[in-house]
Amino acid sequence: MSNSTSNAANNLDAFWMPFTANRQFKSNPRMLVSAKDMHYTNAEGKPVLDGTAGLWCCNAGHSRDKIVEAVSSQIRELDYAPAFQMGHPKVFELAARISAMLPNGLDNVFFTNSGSESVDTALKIALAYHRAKGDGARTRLIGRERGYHGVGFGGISVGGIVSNRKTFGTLLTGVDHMPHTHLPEKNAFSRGIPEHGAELADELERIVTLHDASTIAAVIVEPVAGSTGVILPPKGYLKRLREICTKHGILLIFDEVITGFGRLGASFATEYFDVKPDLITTAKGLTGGTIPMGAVICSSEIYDTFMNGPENMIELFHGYTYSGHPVAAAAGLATLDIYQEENLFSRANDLAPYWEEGMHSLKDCKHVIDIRNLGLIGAIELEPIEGKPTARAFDAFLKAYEKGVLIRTTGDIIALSPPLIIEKSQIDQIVETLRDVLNNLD
Ligand code: PXG
Repeated sequence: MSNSTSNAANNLDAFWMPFTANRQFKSNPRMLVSAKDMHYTNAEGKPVLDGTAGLWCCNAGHSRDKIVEAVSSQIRELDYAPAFQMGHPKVFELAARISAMLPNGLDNVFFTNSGSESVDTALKIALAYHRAKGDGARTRLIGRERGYHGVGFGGISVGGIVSNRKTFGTLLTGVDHMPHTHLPEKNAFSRGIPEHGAELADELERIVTLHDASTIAAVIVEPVAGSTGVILPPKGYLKRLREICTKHGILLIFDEVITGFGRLGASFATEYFDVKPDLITTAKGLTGGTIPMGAVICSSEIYDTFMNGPENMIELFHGYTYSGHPVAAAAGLATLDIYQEENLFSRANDLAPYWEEGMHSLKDCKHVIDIRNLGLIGAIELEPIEGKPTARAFDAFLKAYEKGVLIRTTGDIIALSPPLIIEKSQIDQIVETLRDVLNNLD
C-alpha cells in the first residue's frame, strides 16, 4: 500500500464509500470527472446521460452558470457567518422564497445540511412543540414500512428499510410503523396514481387505538417513496392520513426530500396532492445538488407556539454550525431563480405524459413485472434472479452505464428521476437504451 503523493490519485483504498460495495467498486471503478446540463463525462472521456439527477437532486441540470457564479461570488464576499446569534441577508431571503412556494400557513423555515438532518430536526421540533403546548406525553413517532428518511438515528428509527436498521442497535424507542402501500397484485402497471389501497391509511387508526392519541407526537411519510423503489400513494390515501392526524391532534410530516422542487411537476407534493402537512422536510433540489443544504418548513402555528417564553431565551435548543450557510444560501437562491425563470416545474408537468408513455412502452421487455410513474419519476421492477436478489437490476445498471446512460437501482427495481431540463429526445434515449439492456439481461 503506497502513500506516495504521485500515487495518491490512483489509490482508492483510503476512501470508505457510502452505500457502495467498496471492494466491487474499487476493482472496477466508475469515475465521473465533469458534468454539464444533462450529461456527466466519465474518466474515459465518454458522455453519460443523467437519468437520475445525480441522486434525485440535480433538478436544474448540472454546473449551471448562474449557480456557479452565485457560489463563487458569495465565497468571495462572505464565506461564512456564525449560524447562532448572528445572521446574514441571503438566508432570510431564501427562507422567504421557500415559504412563498408553499401553501399559506407553511411559513417558517429551519435550515439543515441534508435530508437526514432535516428529518431529525422535524422529529425534534414535533416533540418539542407538544411539550411547549403542555402536551409532553406525546412522544411516540409513527413511520412506515419501506420508508426512507435518511440515516440519522431518528430517520432510521421511523424508516422501514431493514438493512438500514438491523445493525444499529435499539434505535429510538416509542416508534411504530404503518404498512407500506405497495400492492402489485392490485396496482401493477398503473399509470400515475394507483387506484387501490387508500384504506391502508386506516392502519393509523389501529395504531392510535393501541397507544392512545395522547401519546403520539407525529406521523412521517414520504408522499412518494423514492429510495425504496418508488412507492406511490394510492388515490385518496394522503388525504385520509391528514384527516386521521387532524382528528387526533397528531402532527403530519411530509418528507419531501425527493418530491420537493418540481419532481412531480408541481413545486412540492403538498401542492400536487392538495394535502397540507404540518411540517415538510427538504434537501436535494433546494440547491440543485450543488452545495449541501436542507430545510424544514413548519406551520406558523408550530413556530408561534415556540415564540411565547421570555424574549431573551433560545426557543429551540437545536441547530448546526452550517445551518443556512452563506454559500449554500447563494446556491439555493440561484437554483430557485433557474426553476422560476425556466418554468421547470411546469415543464416537468408538461413532459410527464411523454415520460409515462416511454416508461410503459417497456412493459413487454424481459423480466419486467411492474412499471410505475409519476411526474418525472419512473420505476421498472424486475423479477429477481432466484437466490440472487438485486443482481439482475445491478447488471442492468452496469450495462446501461456502458451504453452511456446513468440509472439507479434499489433491490431489483430501476428508479429514474432525470433533471427537469431533459429533452424528449433524451427521454427516448433513456427508454431505448433500457429496452436494449433489459432484453439482453440473463
Ligand atoms: N428523506 C428522503 C425521502 C430521502 O429520499 C433522505 C431523507 C436523506 O437525505 P440525505 O441528504 O441525508 O441523503 C433521502 C435521501 C436513491 C437515494 O438512490 C435516495 C436518497 C439518498 C441517496 C440515494 O434512492 N434519498
